[in-house]
This record gives sequence, structure tokens and C-alpha cells, in this order.
Amino acid sequence: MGVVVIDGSTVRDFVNDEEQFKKSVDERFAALDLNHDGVLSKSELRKAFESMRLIETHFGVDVSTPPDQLTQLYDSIFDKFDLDSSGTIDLDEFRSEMKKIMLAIADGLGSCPIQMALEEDGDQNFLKQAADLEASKLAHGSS
Ligand SMILES: [Ca+2]
Repeated sequence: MGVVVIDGSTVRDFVNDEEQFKKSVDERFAALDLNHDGVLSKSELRKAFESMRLIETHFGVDVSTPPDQLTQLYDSIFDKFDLDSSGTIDLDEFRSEMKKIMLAIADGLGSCPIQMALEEDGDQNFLKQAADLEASKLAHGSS
């Protein structure tokens, strides 16, 4: 297992690479839409956040948070995504909110790099994808 160091600019580059970011988000959305009805339900979104570990990395919530509080947190996140309060999240809503979240993470990281372990199933993780982008840039010697 390798380790890669990413900081705010790594994440920002990832988000600003619109074509790649959209592709990543769209793939994620399709993978999360478990019943293939074209929208994400509350439980589908919750699984999404559990798999992306964004709760831990972005919201700073301890994994031992009581279930009631976690449910409240997930509900409030869902409401954030569900811009038109339709009770479901469509692809446009998902794209725009993921962008906001990733940019917020970028701001949070700032110029304080974090180390990320590259796990076998790491492509489940958006930050890992950002890290991959950084790694590929380094490999190609561009700045
Ligand atoms: Ca669905």
C-alpha cells in the first residue's frame, strides 16, 4: 500500500478538471443509484457518504457518533443536496453539491497537506481520485 500526499490545490485541480470531475461524479451517481430510478433516495445517499468516508474527512465526525445523531446529520446533508425539496436527489443536484463539498475540503486542506494511504479499493474515494491525478502529473513531469 502506497501513500500519497495531497493538499488543497490537488483537490481543487481535480474539481476544476470539469470533464474528469463530471465523469467521476456521474459514475459515482450511477453506482449509488441502487434501484436505477435515476434519482438518489435518502438511504442511497447515506450509503454514498458511508462509502466515501466524507463524513469523517469533511465533517469531522467521530465514527463513534451515536446512531441518532448520525441519522440527523445524514438528514441534514440530504436536505442540502435536495435543492428543490423533492425528496430525491437528481444528477444535477448531486453534481453541484459534490463540487461544493470538494471545494470546501480543498479550503479545509489549504496548504496543509495530508497523507493518504492508497487502498486496494481506493477508487471508491473521491480524495483518492484527486490524489491519483496528482500522482499522474508527477509521473509525467508537468508542474
Ligand atoms: Ca434511486
